Amino acid sequence: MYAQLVTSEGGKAREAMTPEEAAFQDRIDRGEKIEPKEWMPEGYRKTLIRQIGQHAHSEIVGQLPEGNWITRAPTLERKQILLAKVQDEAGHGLYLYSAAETLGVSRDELIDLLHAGKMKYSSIFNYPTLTWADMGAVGWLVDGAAIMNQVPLQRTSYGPYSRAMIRICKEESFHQRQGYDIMMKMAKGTPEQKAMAQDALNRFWFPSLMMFGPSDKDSVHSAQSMAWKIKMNTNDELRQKFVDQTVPQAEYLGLTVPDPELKWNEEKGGYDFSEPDWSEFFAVISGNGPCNEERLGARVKAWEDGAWVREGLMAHAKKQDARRAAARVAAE
Ligand code: FAQ
Repeated sequence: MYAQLVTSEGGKAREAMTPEEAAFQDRIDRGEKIEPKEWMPEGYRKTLIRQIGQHAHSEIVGQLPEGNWITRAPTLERKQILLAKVQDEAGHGLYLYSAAETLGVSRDELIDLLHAGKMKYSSIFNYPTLTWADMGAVGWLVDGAAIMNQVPLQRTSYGPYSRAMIRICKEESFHQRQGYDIMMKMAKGTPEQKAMAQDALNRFWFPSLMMFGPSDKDSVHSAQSMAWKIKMNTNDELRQKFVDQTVPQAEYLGLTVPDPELKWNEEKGGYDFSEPDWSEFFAVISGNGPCNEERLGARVKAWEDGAWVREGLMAHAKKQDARRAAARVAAE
């Protein structure tokens, strides 16, 4: 099952396509949306399951680094806001699992694959959140990078995914603003608070750049995913846009982006910047990041601890079905 879900075909030349595949590609090229019951190439379905599933897992695992700070938020207002944000991420995970289910895979199957370490989630959530300033950096940079990637996905070719993205993007933009608001308070606060904000930026800058995936030359899925409009931009295009948008925001905060190579390039109309450490990225996505074990362990424990709730709900649903069936028989 795992192999079936995670394999995606390479880009296919038109001459190599079957008539069905060519007609499907024409629909994509015309900008039509593909809906669940319609014919689709197996590779398209598997690539979507991989990407949407990974995205759903990221939302769910992504609750952990912030959930860690709910009880320690500095004010009641900040606690309420953070609680609402973390709850939103759970909702995003649910829309995305539902979108994946329209492709013929169940939520339980996807969760089993995650727990077995056979499906990925975003690398960023394998880094620790050490101080309150990290809540600012996560909202500003991590949600900022997530939006940069997800706004174009609102136009993705698969209907349920594109519709889920529209709602998710609206909520993510609030998340980013709340993060930037925390950063503003810290950066304009005492010297100690400003130092915490700078430290959070130092630790989250390169991991945030890694969220966009490997550089284009190492991206195995981009060519086919872009032909199918499952992805709308390459990893490097979005990373560049993110840097160009974020550097002026750091300057406004009076903080320094931790990259000595960062420099405005007039000719290209964007910043030149250092590549992240790709060996670190590949270690993190292979399970060897600073918090991989802790994150997955927390998810597996939550799943096991929640078994009695799922069983109770199923038993209740079965009883209700039986009562409705009995009432129908009595009414006939
Ligand atoms: N982390 O060929 P490509 C969020 C893997 S949502 C882990 O370039 P692709 C909200 C990739 O899967 C964040 N793995 O792959 C939030 C592939 O491995 P595979 C999540 C990564 O799919 C905020 C291999 O590397 N967003 O944060 C990563 O074409 C705050 C080769 O890479 C999405 O998932 C990575 N960063 O492009 C929640 C958006 N990058 O599967 C809480 C949708 C790459 O063959 C708090 N996804 N890999 O074993 C996408 O747009 C794409 O899947 C990319 C990767 C761009 C992530």
